[in-house]
Amino acid sequence: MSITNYTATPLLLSVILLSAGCAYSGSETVGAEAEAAIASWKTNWPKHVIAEGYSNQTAIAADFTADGLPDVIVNAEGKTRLYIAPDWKEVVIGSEQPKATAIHSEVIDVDADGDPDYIGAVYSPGPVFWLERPDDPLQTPWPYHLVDDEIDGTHGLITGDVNGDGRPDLIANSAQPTGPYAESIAWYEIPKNPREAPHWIRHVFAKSDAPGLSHYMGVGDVTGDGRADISAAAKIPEGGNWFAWWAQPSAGGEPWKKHVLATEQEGATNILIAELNGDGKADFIASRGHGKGILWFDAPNFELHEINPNLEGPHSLAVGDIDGDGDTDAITCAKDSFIAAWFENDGKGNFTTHHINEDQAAYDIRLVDMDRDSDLDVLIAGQASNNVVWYENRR
Ligand SMILES: [Ca+2]
Ligand SMILES: [Ca+2]
Ligand SMILES: [Ca+2]
Ligand SMILES: [Ca+2]
Repeated sequence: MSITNYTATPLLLSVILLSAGCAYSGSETVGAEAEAAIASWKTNWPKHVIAEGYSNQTAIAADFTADGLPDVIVNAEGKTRLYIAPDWKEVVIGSEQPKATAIHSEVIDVDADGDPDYIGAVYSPGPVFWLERPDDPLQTPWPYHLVDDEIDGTHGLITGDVNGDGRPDLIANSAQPTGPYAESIAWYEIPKNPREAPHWIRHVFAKSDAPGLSHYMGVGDVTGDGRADISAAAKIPEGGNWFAWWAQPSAGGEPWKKHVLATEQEGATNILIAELNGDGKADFIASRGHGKGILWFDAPNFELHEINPNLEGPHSLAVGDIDGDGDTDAITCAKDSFIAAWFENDGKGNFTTHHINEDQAAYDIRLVDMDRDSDLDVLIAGQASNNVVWYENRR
């Protein structure tokens, strides 16, 4: 497919008008509808505080204690804290680690011993590291291991099976404009003996062609050839303000091909790969987290459609079937609007905004079934709110 330099199409007013018809839709509502919106977010998504009193940029959930409930790990202020579900008792884990705050995190069973391990990224000068979940995770310090300390400016991490070997790989960016991997993005294979290996196996697929302080990545099969492709967004006017993706080549050694989806996207930060309108072709959903708005790109021509152009600082984005009706919805927490909101898909790529909370900041969010009742709840790392919270889905 030839997909280069698509620019923004005008805002689709029809989408917004459809949105406003919902009893508790988002920021376009006025009068009685706005009151209904407030009433609904106060009752529909109960808030659960995991931690408060310190700023943090990333939180991740997995069942680190092997009791069936997802626990939460937050790395901030040079410490990694494990919060144990359901009471959120705090245990500081890890002995040796960077005395900085992680900007993003992921979970992989790195050593393939059946339990989830923690991966953290410190922004600049790094490193990306992992903490090995020991057999007794509450008593034994979690051993520290390096993923990579030569990239610089890792703002986002994401996992996916890039090389198709059935094992998860890690994708990380090197967004800073200096250093050996300036303005690049890499994917990493886990080495054979990860506990002993000095670092992971780096594959730079976007070599110096991701300028403008890239932020977060997405992974998925855009071309339909069974291989994972990777998307990214970059936030500053100097070289950035774009959404793009890189197609994985069919043969090893060939370069990945960059496709620009849109330019002049002020403050572009997030872009994920997901099928949004039921035609079987993978689309993109994106946000301008240092600007305004949530949008999507419709395959195969990737026309840009605004979903909600008003949310300020939607510096987080996750996708999943939030209402359980079989199609993929999306969620953000806008760090400058202080609004957590989800976007209900009608299955055809028309989205209705629903507010979850109107007094919550974020930096990073995840959709996780926190209470194991089979719906997706949202975990929020509340940077400017100085909290870590989850909001309970009561669909
Ligand atoms: Ca493990
Ligand atoms: Ca599609
Ligand atoms: Ca849905
Ligand atoms: Ca749930």
